[in-house]
Amino acid sequence: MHIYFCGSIRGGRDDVALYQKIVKKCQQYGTVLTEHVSHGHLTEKGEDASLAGDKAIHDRDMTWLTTADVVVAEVTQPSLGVGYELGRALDMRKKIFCLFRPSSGRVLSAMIRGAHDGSLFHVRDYTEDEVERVLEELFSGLAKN
Ligand code: 6K6
Repeated sequence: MHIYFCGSIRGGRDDVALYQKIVKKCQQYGTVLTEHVSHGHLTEKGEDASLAGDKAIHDRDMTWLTTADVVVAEVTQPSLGVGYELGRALDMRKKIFCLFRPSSGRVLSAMIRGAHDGSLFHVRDYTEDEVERVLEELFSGLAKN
């Protein structure tokens, strides 16, 4: 299974440790195409961004998204890039799971929570200590369908 993980980069890297946990768990179920999103050395300033250029990053990520079987997004830290990826993924009819932590004190965008349809697009509230169990549920549900 090809898994496309979305997490904030230029939107802020506060949750990077959690992204690592999510990616590690997802790797039990398939190949995470975007493992780099969880790398601790990738900062929102991103010196490496200038090496490839934004267009190359965008085009490569959209190619990966096209090949993905499922999209997992941590959406607590607001990110324009993640929102864009989710919109594109929905247009591509991908199965999407958004994970949000209400304990952050943030309120999730209505354009993400409101997109929940229980079929292709899922929004799941969770706490950090249950993240692995939530992912187990999610992938075992996928295996049944
Ligand atoms: C590196 C450091 C700072 O900026 C970069 C650029 N590098 C990126 N490399 C790969 N994917 C990226 C990059 N920038 C954004 N993305 C994609 O958008 C990822 O798949 C993330 O899920 C999402 C993050 O968007 P922003 O708006 O928070 O950057």
